[in-house]
Amino acid sequence: MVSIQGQVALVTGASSGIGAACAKMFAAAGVKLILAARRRERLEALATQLQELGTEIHLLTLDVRDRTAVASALQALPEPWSKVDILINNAGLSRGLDKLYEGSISDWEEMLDTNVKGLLYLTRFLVPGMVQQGRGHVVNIGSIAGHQTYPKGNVYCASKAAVRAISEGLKQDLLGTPVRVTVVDPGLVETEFSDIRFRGDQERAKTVYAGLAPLTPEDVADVVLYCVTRPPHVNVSEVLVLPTDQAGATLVNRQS
Ligand code: NDP
Ligand code: 8X3
Repeated sequence: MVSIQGQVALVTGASSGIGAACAKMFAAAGVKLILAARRRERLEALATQLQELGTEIHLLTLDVRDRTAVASALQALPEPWSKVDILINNAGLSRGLDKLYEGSISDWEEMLDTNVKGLLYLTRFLVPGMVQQGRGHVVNIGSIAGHQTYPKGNVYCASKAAVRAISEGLKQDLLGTPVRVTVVDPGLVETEFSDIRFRGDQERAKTVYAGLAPLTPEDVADVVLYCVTRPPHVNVSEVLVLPTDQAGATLVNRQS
């Protein structure tokens, strides 16, 4: 394991789930953290917790869909934070589970604007600095949904297939530089993901994970940490990480 102590990592979607777990695990590894999300109060609560352990934190209240806001937030990063070593493009969501021909166009736009365009904006604004400083690692959080489309998953699955394609393209375009690109593709992880998908219908959200042992956000953060702590000549290009109770996008083992 190579130390990442003292490096600067920017985590999008740090207010919940996988992003918050990455923040905690990176903090324990001695990383300086830029935490980004829309819900400021959540970020502040996490920051307070991590600062008590000695972690240096900078908060960005940011909607990744807002290209102008992303550009100005990143350009305005004060000196100690402006050289980002690790970018975790994690912010993302699903909305609804509908047949494509019956789906909500605004839901599609929200997913594509967040999962694809938001990830692109962060990448476009931060990777040039990584190339310039001769050091950097981009970790994109994709999904098994980017490998296998499931019924009614259509646009969410497309957004995650795009994350895989973008990760592959970025890796190709960075060939010849030391900057690494990893895509981590989890299966079912119990977070607020399904609450958001079903717009606060917690009973329905719970059924997604009922009777099986899903991944925890910490399981995914652990994989992310593994990827960024390999020696500089090793690029873990793609990781598909599933619960033992899951063998495909729709193939799960439920006890009840
Ligand atoms: P959560 O809902 O718990 O977290 C999602 C995070 O994304 C929140 O911090 C949220 O912050 C942030 N976010 C959403 N929209 C925006 C936006 N427009 N601008 C900035 N931040 C935003 O879900 P997960 O932790 O599960 O999801 C994290 C990633 O993991 C997503 O990309 C998801 O697609 C992916 N994933 C999840 C799986 C799962 O089963 N849970 C499996 C595979 C992949 P805020 O609302 O405060 O802005
Ligand atoms: C989230 C996993 O299967 O709920 O990307 O779409 S799934």
